[in-house]
Amino acid sequence: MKLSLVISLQPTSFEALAFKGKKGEWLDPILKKMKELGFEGVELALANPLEINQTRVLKIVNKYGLEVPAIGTGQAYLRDKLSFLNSDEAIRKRAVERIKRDVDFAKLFGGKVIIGLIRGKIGKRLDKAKATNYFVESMKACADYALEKNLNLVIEPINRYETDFINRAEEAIELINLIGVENVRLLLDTFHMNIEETSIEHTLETSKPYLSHVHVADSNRWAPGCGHLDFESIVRTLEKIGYRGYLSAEILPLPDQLQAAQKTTSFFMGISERL
Ligand SMILES: [Mn+2]
Repeated sequence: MKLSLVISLQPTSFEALAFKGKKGEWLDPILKKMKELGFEGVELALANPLEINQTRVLKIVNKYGLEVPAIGTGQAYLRDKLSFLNSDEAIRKRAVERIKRDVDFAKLFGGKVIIGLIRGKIGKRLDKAKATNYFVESMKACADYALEKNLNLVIEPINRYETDFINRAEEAIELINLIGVENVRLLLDTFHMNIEETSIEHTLETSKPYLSHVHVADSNRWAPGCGHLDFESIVRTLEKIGYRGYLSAEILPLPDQLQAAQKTTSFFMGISERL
């Protein structure tokens, strides 16, 4: 199982990131450390790919021979308030344009583009039917664009405390079928599944035909091994369903950044020795 770590290329209010961007030369030493720890990939989260030096990021990623399995886009919602469910059509269009720029950025690495918090919330202004229409319309536009570039979009169910739209795998799968473009797939995150799903293992099995990316964090969103999820059983289930993608750790930087990253690789190396 290949391991990756989610980091942010820009400063952000989102907490579950081992490392966050800051001014100056910070990316090179972090990727160097990740490579030393045994990560094969780095998942890059950011607010707007047009605000960063993409060539420089590509150069540093290549220098350490890391893959970029996915691009995280939630900061466009948290910072810039863009979403597919905004009742203002102009904002929905800007959200679609932002995802298209994320697709361009992801194309540099061949990674998937994550549809997480950018989907927005139903809230009090919308109902579920209208939200579904808005979401499907925006997703079709983004998926057609990504299909031309041969890239996948992955929808991530997120727990009820962070969003009121798409909390469970079953809901995402229903929408994937409604969107009906072949490059729209599923991302499952063990932290959200622990809150929302009846059984993590059963959900992984029933999601098999759709599953294309996996986020890992323990029950407390610390590094795997620091909470009470049964990762040995989770990894065994992923192997059983033939999942060949990344386990990408989206975790709080606790007890500190370096230890969170270290614990992730040492924990999964221990599991693969035992299985
Ligand atoms: Mn996640």
